[in-house]
Amino acid sequence: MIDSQYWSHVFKLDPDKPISDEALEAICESGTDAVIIGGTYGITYEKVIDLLGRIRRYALPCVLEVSNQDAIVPGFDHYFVPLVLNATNPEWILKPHQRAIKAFGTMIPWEDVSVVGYCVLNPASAVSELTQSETNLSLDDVVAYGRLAAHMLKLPYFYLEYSGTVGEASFVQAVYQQLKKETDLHLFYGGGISNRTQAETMLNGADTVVVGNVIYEDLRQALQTVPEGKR
Ligand code: 1GP
Repeated sequence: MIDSQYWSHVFKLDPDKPISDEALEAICESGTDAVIIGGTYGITYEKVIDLLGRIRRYALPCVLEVSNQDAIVPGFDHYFVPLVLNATNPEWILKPHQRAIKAFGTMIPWEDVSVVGYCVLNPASAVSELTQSETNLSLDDVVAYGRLAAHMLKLPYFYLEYSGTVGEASFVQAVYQQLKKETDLHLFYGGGISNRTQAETMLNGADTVVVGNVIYEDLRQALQTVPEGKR
């Protein structure tokens, strides 16, 4: 089991992007609460198992964000299965999930799997292009997806996914305030965090902030996004 209710900061590593041993050590020993391995394109079994093996030298929890049934590697602490709630391409709503469940049959350790309801909000992101997400959403639209996730689908997690760009802080906070008032959802925010101020701001609108790209662009800045008390 994972103790994600206590996570305020996680790094997301993309198996398709090379990372040196030194950088990986700095990430894993940064004080972050966990590492998620995930990405949209170019994710293979070999790349995932290689990265998992390197992260396993460190004590922190490691979660696989499942994006491709051919790259599901055993041995993670937990598996996050994305459900893109605002996808408009029906192929991406439940079809890949059904195919994977059919392929793996009874071998899936369901106790280690959580479904994460994603609301994709950056139209230029790879995940938005892939799933043809409807991203031009009002506050009421996004809150309604959150309610749908909590009350209809009984999901534990809701993820505001701005991958590659920073969301409007007041919008993210308004979604958070509304959903925390009426649901038990754990809210993730991810997208464009590249310094400490942005991380702190977005923590006002999320239980957990997810930091990805900046790891590969400016490691020093990435490490600064870990909240003060954790370092
Ligand atoms: C991506 O939400 C994460 O899935 C993090 O976004 O890569 O823009 O930091 P960035």
